[in-house]
Amino acid sequence: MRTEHPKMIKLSAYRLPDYLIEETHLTFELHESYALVHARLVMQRNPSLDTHLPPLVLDGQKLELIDINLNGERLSAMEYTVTDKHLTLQPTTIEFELDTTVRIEPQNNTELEGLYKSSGMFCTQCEAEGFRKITYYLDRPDVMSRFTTTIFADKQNYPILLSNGNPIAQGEDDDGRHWVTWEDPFKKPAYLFAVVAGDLWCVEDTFTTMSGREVALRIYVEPENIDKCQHAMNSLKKCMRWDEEKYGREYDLDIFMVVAVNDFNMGAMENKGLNIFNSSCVLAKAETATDAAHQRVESIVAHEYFHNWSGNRVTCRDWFQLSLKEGFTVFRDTQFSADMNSDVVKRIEDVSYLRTHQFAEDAGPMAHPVRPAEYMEISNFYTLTIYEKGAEVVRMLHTLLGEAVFRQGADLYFERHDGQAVTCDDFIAAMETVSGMDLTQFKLWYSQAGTPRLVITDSYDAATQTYCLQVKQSCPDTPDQTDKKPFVIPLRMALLSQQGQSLPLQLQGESIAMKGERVLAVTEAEQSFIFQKVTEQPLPSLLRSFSAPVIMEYNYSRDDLVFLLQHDTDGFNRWEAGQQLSLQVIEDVVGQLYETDEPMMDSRLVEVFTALLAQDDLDPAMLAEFLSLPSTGYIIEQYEQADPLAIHQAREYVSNQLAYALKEPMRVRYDALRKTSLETPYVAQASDIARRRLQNMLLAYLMRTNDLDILDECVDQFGVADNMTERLAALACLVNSPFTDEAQEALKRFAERFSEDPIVMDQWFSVQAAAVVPSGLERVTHLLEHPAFSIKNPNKVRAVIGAFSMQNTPNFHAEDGSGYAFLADKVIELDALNPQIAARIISPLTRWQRYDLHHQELMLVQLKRIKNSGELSADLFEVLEKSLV
Ligand code: 0A1
Ligand code: ZN
Repeated sequence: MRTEHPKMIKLSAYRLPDYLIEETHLTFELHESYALVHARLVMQRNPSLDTHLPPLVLDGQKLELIDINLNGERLSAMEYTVTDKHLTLQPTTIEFELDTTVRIEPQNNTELEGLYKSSGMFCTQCEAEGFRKITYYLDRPDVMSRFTTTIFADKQNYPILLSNGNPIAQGEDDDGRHWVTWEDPFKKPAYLFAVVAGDLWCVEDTFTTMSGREVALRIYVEPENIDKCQHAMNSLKKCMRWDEEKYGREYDLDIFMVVAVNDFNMGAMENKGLNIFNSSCVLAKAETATDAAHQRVESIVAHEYFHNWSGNRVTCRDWFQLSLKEGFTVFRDTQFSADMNSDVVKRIEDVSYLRTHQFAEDAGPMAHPVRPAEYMEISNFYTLTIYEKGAEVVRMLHTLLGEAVFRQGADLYFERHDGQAVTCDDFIAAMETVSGMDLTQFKLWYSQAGTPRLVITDSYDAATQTYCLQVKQSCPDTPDQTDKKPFVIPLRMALLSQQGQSLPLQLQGESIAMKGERVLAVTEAEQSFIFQKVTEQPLPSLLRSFSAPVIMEYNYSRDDLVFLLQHDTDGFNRWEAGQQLSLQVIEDVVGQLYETDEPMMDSRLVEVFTALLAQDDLDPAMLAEFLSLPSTGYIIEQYEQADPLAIHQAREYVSNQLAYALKEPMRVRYDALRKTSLETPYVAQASDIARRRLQNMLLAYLMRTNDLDILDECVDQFGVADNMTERLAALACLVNSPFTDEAQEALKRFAERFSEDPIVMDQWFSVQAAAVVPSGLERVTHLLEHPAFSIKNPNKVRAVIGAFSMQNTPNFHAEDGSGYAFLADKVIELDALNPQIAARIISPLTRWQRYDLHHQELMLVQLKRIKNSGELSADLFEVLEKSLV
C-alpha cells in the first residue's frame, strides 16, 4: 500500500498477541481473473493474558471482503471496520470462530508477494508480511497455527495443486475443476504458508532418515526443465544426510517438495515442506549453468532445507529477530558447502563477499545492527548484515566455544524451543548454559552496528625473549549510534619463524606452550598479549581464517606480505597477504595516474605471481584465488572518498601489466588445463571446478594481451565447450575485448542457441550489461528493448540493471552522470510495479558518501529526483529517508 509516511516499528514496542489462532482452514478457489479465499479461523484470547476481550485487529491488504461470520453468524457492516491495512471487530467470547471470504486478483499482482501468477502458474510468497495479502489474519511470526488447505482449480491448466504438509483428500467436480486438501501437522506462523497450482512435472526420489523413515522428495518444474533437476536433487539428499550427521537433525514430514518459479523476488523460500525457489537457484545442468551456479544451487537447496529446524521448528518471535534464523542458517549452509568443497576456498569467497558488500552496508546510511531496533518496512531488512554478518556472529561463537560445545548448545536450543517463536537471547542463553560462559558482552554484536577496527602493533625484546602484541579496537559511529562499547573479538593467530614455521605460543603466566595457532579473546578497547620464550623476531599471522568480521590494520612491509603469501601456514592468510599486496600496488597506481599515463608498478607483484605459477604442487583452486586481484568494489571501500574511474583504470592497468609480464607461463598453464578439460567430461566436483576456474582466469589475463593466437583459443573454447562454465567465461572475455566482430558473432550464436532458456539468457544479458567497454549505457538501453527482457521479472532486472550498476564501474559512474540518471529512471519505473526490487536496485546510489565530491553531487541529484517523483512505496521511502539525511 502506498503511503507518504510509513511509521517506524520498534522492537521496544513488542507486545504478546492479544489473540491466538489454533486452527486455520483455508479454501482457495482459483480462477483466471480472480481468486476467492475462504478462511475459517479457530481463535482464542491469548491465555497468557487476562480474560478481558480487546478488539481483534487482523492484518489485511489489497483484499476485497466478501463475507464475514463470527461463530456462524454473519456480521453486519456496523459490527466491523475495514481500512486499507486492517479488519477490526469485537469478539464476545474467549474462544470463537471467524469465517471470512475475500476476493483477490493474483494475475495482477506484480509485487510478487502474497498469491501471484508466474509463467501461468499460481504461487505464493508470504515472508515476511505477504500472507495478509491473501486473507485477513494475525500476520506475525509468534502466532502459530495448524493449517489445512483446500485448493480448487481447473484440472487441465493446473493439474498439480500443492500446499504444506501431507495431502489428505482430493476430488473432481463436473465442471472440469478438481481439488486437493493438504494438512500440515506442525504449527507454523503464516509466513511459512505456501500454495502452488500449475502444470508441473516432477523429479522424484526418496531419502531414508536416520531413524529409518522414508521421505518422498519431489522437485516440481515446468516440463521443459525436467532435465535440469538432478543436481538439486543430489544436493538435497547430501544436505539431509549432512544435517543428521553434523547437527543430529532429522526431517519430520513424509514429503519434501521444491517448486521452481521464474518470477521471484529473492533466491528461495523455506515454506514448511514446500520450498519455493527462484528457478535460477534450482535448475542446473552442465550445458546451461556455470560451476558457480551449480555451487549456488547446492548451497541454497541446503539453506532452505536447514531452515526446517533453524527457522521453522524453532522460529522468530518477531521480525527484529530475523537473524536468529537467517544468521544461523547461513552459518549452517556455509559449513555444509565447506565440507562439500574446499573449506579455504569457501572462506575466501565468503570473506570477499562480506568485505565488499556487507562492510559497505555497515559503513553507509542503511547500517543497522544484526538485531535492528526499528524498521519501517521489514522487506528492506533482508540484508547482508542480517544474513552474512549474522552468520559471522554465529561463527565467532563457534570459534569461542569450540566445535563440540557449540553442537551441545545447538542441541539444547532446538530441544528447549521446539515449536516455539523465540529471540536471539534464547539462542545465546542455550550457548551460555552449555559453555558456562557469560556472553553478555558478546551480545553487543547483535545490538551495535558498524564494522569494528582492530589496530595491532607489536614489539619484540630479544634479551627477554618476549613478544608483545598490542591490540586496539574501535567502532565508527553509524546512524543513531555513537560511543560504542568494546566487542568480544576472537583473534586467531600464529607467530611465524623466518623459515615460515609456527613458533610455540605461551602467554605470560602460562606454564605450557601451545603449538601451531591459538585464539586470543580481545575484549577491551586496548589490550596487550605478551608471549614468552619467543626465540626469534617473529612475523605474526593475524586474524587467521578471518576469525572476526573486522577491519584489521597491522603494518606489514611489502616484503612481509610477499613472504606470507608464499609461506603462511594458513591458506586464508596467504590469500589475504596477496590481496593486501595487490591493493597497495593498485593504490600506488591510482595516485600516479593523476600525474602520468605510464605509472610505475611495484615489481614484487609480478615476481611473486611468477613464483606461484611455477609452483607445481599448488592447488589450482588456491592458485586461482591468489591470482585474482581485489574487486573494484572492495578497493572503493578502502577510500574515504573514492574516485571510481581512477580506481577502475588503475586496476585495469595492473591487470594488463600482469598479463603481459606473465604471458608465457600463463599460456603454458592455460594450454595444459584446457587440454584436460577437452579430455574430461563435465562434472561439477571440487577438483574439476578448480581446474576450470584457473583455466578461465588465465584466459581472461591472456586475452588482455590482444594476441590473435589467444583470440583463436578463446573463440575455440567458446565454440566447443561442453559446459557453460567454459563457454560463458570465453564469451565474457570476447565481449570485454576490442575484438568486436568476434564478440558480436559469439553473442549471436549464444542467443540463437539458448533463446528459449530464460536463465541462460539472463547470463547473456549480464555479460553485456557488465562489459566495461565504451558506450556501455547505450548497449544497456538497447538490451532493455530485447524481446526476452521484462521489467516485471526480477531476474531480468538484476541481470541488466543490477549488473550494469554493480559491475560496470566506468559506465555506471560516467562523468556526465548518465549512468546514475538511468538507474534512477528504472527505480521510479520499478517502484510502481515491485517496491521490494526498487528498494534493492537503488542501493548503489545510496552509497554516495563513499565517492568524490563530483560523483556525490551527481548521485544526490538522482536520489532527490526519485524522492520527488510522486507517491513512493514504503520500501523506497525508507531507503530514501535514510540515504538523504
Ligand atoms: N527466508 C528466505 C528468504 C526470503 C525472504 C523474503 C522473501 O520475500 C520477501 C523471500 C525469501 C531465505 O532466507 O531463504
Ligand atoms: Zn534463509
